[in-house]
Amino acid sequence: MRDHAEARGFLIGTALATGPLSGEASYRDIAGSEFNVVTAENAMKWDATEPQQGQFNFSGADQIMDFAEANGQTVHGHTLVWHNQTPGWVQNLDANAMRTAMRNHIDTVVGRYAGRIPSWDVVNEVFNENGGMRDSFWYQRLGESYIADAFRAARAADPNAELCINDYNVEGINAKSTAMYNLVSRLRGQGVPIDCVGIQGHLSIQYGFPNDLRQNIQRFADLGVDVKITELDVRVSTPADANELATQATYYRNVIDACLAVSRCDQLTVWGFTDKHSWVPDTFPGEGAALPYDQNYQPKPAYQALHDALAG
Ligand code: 9MR
Repeated sequence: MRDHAEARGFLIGTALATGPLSGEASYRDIAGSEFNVVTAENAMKWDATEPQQGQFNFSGADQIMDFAEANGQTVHGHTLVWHNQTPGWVQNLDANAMRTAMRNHIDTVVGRYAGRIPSWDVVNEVFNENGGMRDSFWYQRLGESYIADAFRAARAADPNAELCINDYNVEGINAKSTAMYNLVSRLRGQGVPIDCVGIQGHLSIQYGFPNDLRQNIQRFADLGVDVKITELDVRVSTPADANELATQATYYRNVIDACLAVSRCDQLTVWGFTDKHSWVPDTFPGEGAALPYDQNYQPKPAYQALHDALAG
């Protein structure tokens, strides 16, 4: 996949977890050879990088960064401001202190990797399904202004990084993706530095394919932002049978085809690559087998689908 992606100037990525990266040669071999961009699945989140106020820990983040650089890969940064995996000390701050802590966190993390991490998920999952703003501790304490502030802080910390807003269930045209569209349009109109939209792509074959994905990508592109598929996986009921894996492969193919059809869609990242290490079974009991490689690191039909689309 990597060679074909590079031939067409496309980024094909995977999320990486630090445990198997240290412990498993098969994991390292595939991660290093099949992808040209990596995302830290957890290691760059706030609870990992600033567990106590002002005390930063970049051991996991550096492990990912070092692996990527050793393999000639780029890194997509994930994520700066989120309601999950953010320590209690942040959540308990008053408004002024929270805003200051957010700016300091962004300044320190983005600043550390300035020039080495060319794109960041600056804010993650800020919407409800109905298109309203998520009632997170960020929103409760700071109102919507935290979003613009986060982007401005990130731009200041690395003026060359591409800055993204990232969310799930925004593949098709729906209330949530339209809220995202409206917010990006409005903030860009105000000069807020948003360069990119991340469409996560946590899909399940039981809900049908979002057939307006390409149209949705296109409308964001028409706003003047890049689009990235940031966290693709396609879960099926487990144990998976051959029919399910074939259907799953069509989903992977449809997603990458939609992205490749829009020139501003420049990256597709899978959320892990092997079913051996996936968040899905823990979160959706009875579902899984969501990734392009099986538990034994063998490529599945979904791998072939991605490969063939990139080669085509
Ligand atoms: O895959 C991640 C998993 O290992 C963590 O336990 C989980 C905790 O919140 O986060 C998972 O990754 C999420 C990502 O950061 C943001 N979008 C949804 C992903 C799946 O939950």
